[in-house]
Amino acid sequence: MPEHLSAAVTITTTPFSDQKPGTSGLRKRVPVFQQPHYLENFVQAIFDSISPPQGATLVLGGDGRYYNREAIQIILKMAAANGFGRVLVGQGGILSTPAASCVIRKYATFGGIILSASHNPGGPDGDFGIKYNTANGGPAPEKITEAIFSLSKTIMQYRILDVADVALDTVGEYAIGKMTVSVINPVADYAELMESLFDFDAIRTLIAGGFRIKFDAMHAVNGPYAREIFLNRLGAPVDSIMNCVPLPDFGNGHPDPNLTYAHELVEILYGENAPDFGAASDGDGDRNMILGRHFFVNPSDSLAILTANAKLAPGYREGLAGVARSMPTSAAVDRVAVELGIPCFETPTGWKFFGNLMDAGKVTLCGEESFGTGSSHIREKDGLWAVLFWLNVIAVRRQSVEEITRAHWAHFGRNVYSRHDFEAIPSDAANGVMKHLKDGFATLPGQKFGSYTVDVCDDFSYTDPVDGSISTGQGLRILFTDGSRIVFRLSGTGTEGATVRIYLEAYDPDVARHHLDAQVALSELIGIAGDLSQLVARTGRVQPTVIT
Ligand code: VG1
Ligand code: CO
Repeated sequence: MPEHLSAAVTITTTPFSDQKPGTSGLRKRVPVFQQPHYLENFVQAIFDSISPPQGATLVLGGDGRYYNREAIQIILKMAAANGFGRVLVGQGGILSTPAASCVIRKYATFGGIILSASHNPGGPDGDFGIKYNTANGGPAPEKITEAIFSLSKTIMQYRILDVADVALDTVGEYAIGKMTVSVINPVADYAELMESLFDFDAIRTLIAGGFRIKFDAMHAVNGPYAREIFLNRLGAPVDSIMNCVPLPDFGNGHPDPNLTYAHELVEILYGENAPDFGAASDGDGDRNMILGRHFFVNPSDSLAILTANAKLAPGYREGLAGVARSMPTSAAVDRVAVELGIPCFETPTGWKFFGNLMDAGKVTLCGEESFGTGSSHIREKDGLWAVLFWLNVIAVRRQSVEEITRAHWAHFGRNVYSRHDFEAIPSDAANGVMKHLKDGFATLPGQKFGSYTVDVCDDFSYTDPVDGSISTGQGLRILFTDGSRIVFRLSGTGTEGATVRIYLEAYDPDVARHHLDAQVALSELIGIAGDLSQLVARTGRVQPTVIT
């Protein structure tokens, strides 16, 4: 029998107990994924839970991190053995998360598998991750991820084809068993979608007129996308992009576009002769950080500003159906929604909660405080989309990033905002902090702390307005009578110990105070958060690992 027609073999396996997807898929250290059968079990659990019809098409790609190529080969052989008719895979195994979502939707597929641990570091001792996206292009909802987890706990066997590896580096069609593998250009469909949404002519004119941009791909997946869009399609000079060669270990960096980990870009934008505009994206290309010259745009403000200016971009000229933000994201966008007369939804953390709202046509733009912004053009957050949106707004308004942001605050008031992350805390200590807080909730309302009085405390829960599904335990909220708030949450994407996130927000309508640094403006709330949580005593941590 010719090798490419080899029969599927059924391999006997035993379950792993720890394959529970978190905020965004299953993330573990690379050596965990390299254990025999570990990846295979999870992939079979995905296939068993979605039971694809014979001949269905799957999309497959990842952010190029260490183990990406090996995992792609395994999944291709398993897809063939599980009856898929075709797999669309990005050349070299590459697809950014937003590009994967775009391709899933464009070619009417049965969904896709995305290999990424997003902003987590990569390399042999770094992290790897895998998630399933449904036919709408969005992350599988909790109902599906729970089904996958429960199958993973009882799995006894998986199916795989015993064939040679597929040539991933050349665009073309290959047969494995009865299945076709289409190796596609990972950038083309996505770049075309971006051109349909934004005024590329206006942005090209802006750049040709001397407006200087700097985009940092952080040696992650967006490098080739940035090269095609900024250099080839928008005519930006070569030095407009940096770190645009994807590396399996992200150049030993932490591909998280924030003020701490994207410091190379931050130093350029805060240095002498700084460019007019700076931006970065994360490991899998779905996050964005926006900088002006000597200026940082808080992601919650970015969502509000894009919402207020949406009609300046051709793709949103008709207006927005509504907006949505995750619960810890600041309420800046809520104020814009009121003025626009459109609904605003508050969901739990994680992009999967926006999918139903977008599918039902209830919202157009969505965002999270964690550098995630996007719209219903796909079903994932989208880093380069946010960058292009900002450039489109600037090209029309002819104002700097700082001027646009300050004008926004002057009009709507400023939701002063910060997030403090305490990473790699022993799980027991982190759980102790959360329990201590929750235990205090019964007696907190009405109590006064400095200039703040507690109004309500709760553990956020969400009822999906489309399918009625309920998600509980989504973050501890302390809401004060003046609308300020402190939120405590444990991360669902970390792989080492626990990460405690503290989200702080206060509203300030007074322009005279809008120049204040957020840490200064929020200093009293930061102190209250420390007192109420006993974080220092319980974890020994005095300073956050990351401040945004
Ligand atoms: C974090 C962010 C969340 C985001 C998630 C996935 O989750 O807070 O807003 O949706 O990462 O982003 P957590 O549970 O660690 O707080 V990505 O770009 O890592 O896929
Ligand atoms: Co990401």
